[in-house]
Amino acid sequence: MALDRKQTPNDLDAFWMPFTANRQFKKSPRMFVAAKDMHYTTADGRQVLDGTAGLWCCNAGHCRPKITEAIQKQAAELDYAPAFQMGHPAAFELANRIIEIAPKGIEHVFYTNSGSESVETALKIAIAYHRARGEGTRTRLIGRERGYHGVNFGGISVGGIVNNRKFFGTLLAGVDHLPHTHLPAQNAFTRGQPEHGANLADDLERIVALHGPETIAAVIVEPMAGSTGVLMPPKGYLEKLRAITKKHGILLIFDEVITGFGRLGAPFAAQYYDVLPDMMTTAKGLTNGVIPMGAVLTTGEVHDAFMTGPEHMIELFHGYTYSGNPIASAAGIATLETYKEEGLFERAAELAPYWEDALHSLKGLPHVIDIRNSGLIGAVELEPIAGEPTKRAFSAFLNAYDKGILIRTTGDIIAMSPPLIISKAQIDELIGTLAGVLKALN
Ligand code: PXG
Repeated sequence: MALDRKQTPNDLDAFWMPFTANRQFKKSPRMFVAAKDMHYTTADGRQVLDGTAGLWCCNAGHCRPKITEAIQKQAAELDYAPAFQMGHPAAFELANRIIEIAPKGIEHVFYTNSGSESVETALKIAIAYHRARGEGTRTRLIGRERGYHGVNFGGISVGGIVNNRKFFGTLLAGVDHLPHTHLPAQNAFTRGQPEHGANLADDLERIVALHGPETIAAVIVEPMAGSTGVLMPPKGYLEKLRAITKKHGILLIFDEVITGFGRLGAPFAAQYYDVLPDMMTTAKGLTNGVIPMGAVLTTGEVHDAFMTGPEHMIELFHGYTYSGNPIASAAGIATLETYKEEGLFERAAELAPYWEDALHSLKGLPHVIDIRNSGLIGAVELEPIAGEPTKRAFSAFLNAYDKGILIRTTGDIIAMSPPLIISKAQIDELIGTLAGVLKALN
C-alpha cells in the first residue's frame, strides 16, 4: 500500500529549522553537501572557506580521517552499551584523556550530549553538592547578563540573552544576574583582554549581601562570552569572581562549551586565564562537532562529596541514555589524538598574533565600531541600521556566503572562530573577503 503522505524529498517544509529565519532560508536555501579540512562544498558545487568551525565546534577541521575511521570502527564493533550500571572501555579511556589536558585539580568527567545538557548537569550537581554536604539551603544560581548557557530551562534562566528568555515564561526561580562586561566607550578596539571592567565582578558581593551567602549554590559564566558577540573578560575580572565565590563557599562554573579544546590556544580557558573553577561545562570541540557529546568536568572535591553512603546506592540521580555513548567516545578519543598529534592548541597560540593583526586591519572600514579578539576568536561589531537592528550584519553574512566565506552573526556583531588548522593564507583570504563585503555594505 502506498504511504499516505507526500514523497517529496526536495520539499523543505517539514523540517522546522533551529535558530533560523525559516521562511527566508526556504526561499533561498544555503545547503552544504560535503566538507573537507577548511572548506564546505555547497549544493551548487562552490567551495566555502569555514570561518566559524561549523558552529564553533570543528576545531580540527572537517572530515578528518582519524575521527571518521574511529567512528566507523566503533559502530561496527560495539554500537551501544547501556549507560546506567554498565560500562564500556572507550568512555573510561576518553575521560582519562580529557583529565590529562584539563587544569590540575579537575579530576572527573560526567558525560552529556550537548552544551545545553552540560549546563543543566552542572547546575544540578552544584545544588546537590551543597545538599550532600549538609548545606541544603544553597539553591540560588547566579549567571550574567548576555550569558549563553544553551537553551534548556536552567541554561536560559542563568543566561542573559533576552530573546532566548522572554518568550518562555517564568523560568527557574531563585536566579540573579551579574552585569555584563561590555564597555565599548572605554574598551573599543582592545586587542585581547580589556583594561576596564574588573570591578563589575564586585557586583557579586552585592548579590551575596542581598540574599545571604548560605542561599547561593553557584555562579556560572562563560570565561569568554562567545554567542553574545565575543566579550573578553576584563583583566582581573575572573580572578575577582574566583576570590569572591571562594570567600563565600559558592561554586564557580566556567561554561567552556566554546572555549574548551584549544579555541584560545590552550586546552581550556581556565588555563589560558589561569583561574581554576570548580566545574567546567564542555561539548562542541570534544568530538570535533562530529558526534553529539558534552561533558561536565569537576574537581575531586565536588565529586568526592557525593561518594558517601552505602556503596550499592546510586550517588547522583542524573544521567542520559546516551551519556558516554560508545561511538561518541570513540570520536572523542580520535579527536583528542588529532589535536595532540598535530599540535593544534599550540598552533592556535602561534597563529593568534597573525589573526589579531589581520582582524584589526578592518578598523576604519564602514560601520565598524569595535573589533575584539583572543586566541583564534574574533568579532567585528557593526553600527546597526537605525530602526533595523541585526539587518546590517545579516546582509554581511549573506554577501560573505556568496563570496565564498562562512561567518556567523549575532545581533550586529560578526563572529569568527576558524578551525585551528587554518593557514596564514586562508586567514588573509577570510579577512580580505570580509573587508570587501564590509566596504560594499549599506
Ligand atoms: N554554553 C555555551 C557557552 C555555548 O556557546 C551552549 C552552552 C549550548 O550548547 P549546545 O550544544 O546545546 O548548542 C553553547 C552553544 C553561535 C552559536 O553562533 C553558539 C552556540 C551554539 C550555536 C551557535 O554563537 N553555543
